[in-house]
Amino acid sequence: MRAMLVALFAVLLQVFSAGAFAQAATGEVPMTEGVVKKVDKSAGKVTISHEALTNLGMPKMTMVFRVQDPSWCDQMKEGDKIRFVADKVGGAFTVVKFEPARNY
Ligand SMILES: [Cu+2]
Repeated sequence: MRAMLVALFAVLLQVFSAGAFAQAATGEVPMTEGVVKKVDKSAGKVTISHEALTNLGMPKMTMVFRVQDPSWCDQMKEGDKIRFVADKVGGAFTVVKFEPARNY
């Protein structure tokens, strides 16, 4: 009986961790707040003073990002507050999603 309970517990644990993994894999990466410091459209790069990027294990700092779509450079200007998601794409830190943050 005890062995059965242990086995049942092990199965439950497995179901639990599989569920957590599925959630992490499909879950949205939270948006991070940042302030645009510089836009370099010809290079497709923006300098952002950003809050901590938990998905990249990065603390708050100011740094240069590539933008996934160079046309986004037209939608950002120095001093803009944005909310964005960054990821490492082809070895370069890249803004893969962003939106203006107007309601502070
Ligand atoms: Cu950074």
